[in-house]
Amino acid sequence: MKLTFCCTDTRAEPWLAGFRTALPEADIAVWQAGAPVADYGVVWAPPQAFIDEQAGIKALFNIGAGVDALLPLRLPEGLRIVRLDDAGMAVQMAEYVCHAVVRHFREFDAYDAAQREARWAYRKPRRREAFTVGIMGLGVLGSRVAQALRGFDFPVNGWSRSPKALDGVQTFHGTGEGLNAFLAASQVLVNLLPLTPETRDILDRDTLGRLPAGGYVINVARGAHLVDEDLLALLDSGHLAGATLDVFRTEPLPADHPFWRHPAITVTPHTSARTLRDESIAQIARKIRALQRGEAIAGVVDRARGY
Ligand code: NDP
Ligand code: OXD
Repeated sequence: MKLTFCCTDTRAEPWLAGFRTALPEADIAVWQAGAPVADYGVVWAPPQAFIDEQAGIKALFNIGAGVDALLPLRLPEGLRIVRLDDAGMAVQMAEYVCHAVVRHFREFDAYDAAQREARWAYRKPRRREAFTVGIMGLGVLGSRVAQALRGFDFPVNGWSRSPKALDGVQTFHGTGEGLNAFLAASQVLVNLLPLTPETRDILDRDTLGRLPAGGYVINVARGAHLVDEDLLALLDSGHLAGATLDVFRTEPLPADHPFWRHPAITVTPHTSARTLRDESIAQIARKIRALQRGEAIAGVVDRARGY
């Protein structure tokens, strides 16, 4: 069995070594132009030339959860694309989002500022029951985040494309009334949607303007979900209280971008849920073995839906 590895911005050697251990029967190499067609590909943001040359491949395994860098390429009809599902990312995402929500809810930034002035500045507790967290996207990551936030007794709402039932979570779906009611109740809005033509620019002046006054935004999905100027305008008008942003339209975030220095924005460098090499290799190897046996696998992307 032949595996080809084509992952932009990724050091190949440790991945190749991991696959050689997990799939000793496989012959794995970094893709080079002109290489023969492999059985399976391991990819991240591959060039169009890779797709064109490997058109007969059985499946492409994307070493991330989001396939937005892959789907815009010219892909052969019926090519199977498999994304990572969880592979150690869900717990990281839960940690990151809970940290951001708790930091905002408990006003830890204000305590930091007080400490810098040696001020013993007690703050009145906020009402948890009035602090609803709304999660856009209730998939592998969103549902884990919802469960973790419920562990702190925050009221949690969720919004998805199709109807969903999640223990202890009030769910909404679809555009129109479902989205309206969801936004109006979200004191904190967490974005965990895939980037698709339907969700691009979804966090704009209109949707963010429908959050309650004093709303807070956490974007951990993709930068192109958020219209930067609209967020800045709503922060500066006082309608929104702040934002924690892990993903950006241009990454790395340019040094002169206003997000870096805005007092109400926390920036992190696309690190909320990192691809973990060992877990990812184990998951992909398991799935390759299942495909070899002719079994169905989870995480196959529905190209018409875009995720
Ligand atoms: P899933 O595919 O498991 O879940 C996607 C969720 O979004 C589903 O609930 C789906 O609804 C919902 N959804 C999709 N389109 C729409 C729409 N048009 N309207 C409403 N809901 C919609 O994805 P994951 O949870 O695994 O990952 C989510 C995203 O997180 C990734 O695509 C990636 O962009 C981002 N990510 C970011 C990372 C980071 O470090 N910042 C790391 C990993 C992922 P339904 O349930 O009805 O299908
Ligand atoms: C992913 C990511 O999609 O790392 O997995 O953003």
